Amino acid sequence: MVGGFDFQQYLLQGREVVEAALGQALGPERPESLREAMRYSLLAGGKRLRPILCLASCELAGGDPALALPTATALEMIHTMSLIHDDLPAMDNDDLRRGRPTNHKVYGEATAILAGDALLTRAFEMVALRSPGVPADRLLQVVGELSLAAGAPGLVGGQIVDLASEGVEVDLATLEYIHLHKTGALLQAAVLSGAIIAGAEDNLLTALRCYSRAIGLAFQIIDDILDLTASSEVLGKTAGKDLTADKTTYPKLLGLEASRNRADSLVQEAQQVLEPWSEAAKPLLALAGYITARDR
Ligand code: GRG
Repeated sequence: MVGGFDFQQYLLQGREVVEAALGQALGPERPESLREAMRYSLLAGGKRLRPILCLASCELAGGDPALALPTATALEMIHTMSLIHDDLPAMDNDDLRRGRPTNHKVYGEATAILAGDALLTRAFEMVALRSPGVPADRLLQVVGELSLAAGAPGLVGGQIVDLASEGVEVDLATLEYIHLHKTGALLQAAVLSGAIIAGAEDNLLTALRCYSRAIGLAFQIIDDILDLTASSEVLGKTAGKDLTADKTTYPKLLGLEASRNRADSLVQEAQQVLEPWSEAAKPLLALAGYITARDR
């Protein structure tokens, strides 16, 4: 409980709303094997941070979070696609995700690739065709933000530099580039899209850009730390992968303590930016704190 705001309850309720929406978000995809592979990864749990950020920023901007729910599910679909593709043998080659065997281990590589593709395209369908009540110009802006976040200016760009950096000495600027693109871009799109749906003013959008850049970087620094310090059981994915793949990480470049300090100061930076919105910003302030406090 922080200043009368029960964050645990907020998170729990947010997850419930998101889980229910995700459960209904897939259409009659055929064949059944494709639908099953999509559902397997989409409904496998996870923190649901991106949809919750989207709903929280919609509310901060004075909007009705119910209107942002299709976009919130779209964000989780893009995120889930990126996890399925990231786990493929040609990428990180992992066999554990969200506490279960990875998608390709269960359905085979071809189906896993196509399930990811179908989730990615379904995400855009959710925004463009399944977001009743949101003005078309706002949906167009959301489509723009999601395209930037998923494509070469975001996830794809970050991933390719990340893959090229395995076994290579990488400086802090390159590492930050990887983090901001591979992880930060989608978190930023989550925060911005909720506010766009609510019709946020430019000053709030500018503040949310700073907020989300800072939490995006902090999120990945903590991810690097957890990869070193937490168990596979708690993480639900293979721990220690960064060392095995000889990846440059924040702890490798700065050490554990300095990395944690950097993540903490980024979260403070994010929280300061939203101070003028005080009460209304409580969920986003608490979500920033959760990023460094989380254990998985
Ligand atoms: C095909 C358009 C297209 C893009 C794919 C594969 C890829 C490009 C990018 C990989 C991006 C990636 C996997 C980044 C890691 C981000 C990250 C820290 C994931 C973990 O997120 P959490 O902790 O996971 O929120 P949960 O399971 O809780 O949702």
